[in-house]
Amino acid sequence: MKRQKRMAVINDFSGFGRCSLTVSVPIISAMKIQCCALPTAVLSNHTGYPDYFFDDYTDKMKAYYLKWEKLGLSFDGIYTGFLGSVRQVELILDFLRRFAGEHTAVIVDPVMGDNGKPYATIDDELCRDIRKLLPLSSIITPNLTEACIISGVPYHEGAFADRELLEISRRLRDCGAQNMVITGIPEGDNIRNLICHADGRLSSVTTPCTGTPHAGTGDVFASIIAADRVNGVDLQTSVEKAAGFVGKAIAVSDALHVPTEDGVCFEEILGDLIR
Ligand code: PXL
Repeated sequence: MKRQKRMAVINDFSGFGRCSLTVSVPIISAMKIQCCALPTAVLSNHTGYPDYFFDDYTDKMKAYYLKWEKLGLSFDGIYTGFLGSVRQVELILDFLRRFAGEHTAVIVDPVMGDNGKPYATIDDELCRDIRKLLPLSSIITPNLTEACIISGVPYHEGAFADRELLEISRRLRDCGAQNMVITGIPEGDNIRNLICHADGRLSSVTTPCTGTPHAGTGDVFASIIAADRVNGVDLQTSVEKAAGFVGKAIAVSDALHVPTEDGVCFEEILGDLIR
């Protein structure tokens, strides 16, 4: 009998700004997967705005997911994003021990920063400890800044040489990562996404810049990658789909004059993801 797929998404709930759960839930649902949210923090709006309300959910997460365990839930996918504190790394490891079976896809988006800088609430300890999640992942989706932070390769403006990208991927592999998609690598007027496949192959998906960078595009991208993985789509096809969707969402957002911090108005094109 055909059974609907189910994914747990461990991420923050930011009420305004189109990122994290408010992006993942509609996108993963559009891709026909039941999406179960475990919040890491509740925010009025994301930390890219000058001011925000931030309620760290660390102390509540275990009681919350133990009720899921009591319900006997199991997941085809587990996707982790923004963490509210360094202690949440251990909670996620515990969550994975309880809920990740042999066939569960684990997508780790190490949400920590952009444009060479960590986000306001991300500290050095979290940047170090996030590495513990890599050996348990099926796919990681760091942007270039996050890949630099985790690997310890210095971030700089402008183009990255292939030699530097290889060094980053080698170090992430040494930390235990299998499949990796390093997103948002600038290449002239294009954006490159480098895929380091678990078997050591490398490939790229390069798309033209379609407009101004917006907040939350990494969450849109990772949600598509996570849903596709659970749906059995190969990684190359999935990265092409995610990069194309993000590019289109940016173009539509610019056309509608959506402020960059308000994210991308993916709602306008959500139907593209419905098969
Ligand atoms: O989109 C990344 C992200 C997720 N969650 C929170 C953020 C950010 C980026 O600023 O602040 C709370």
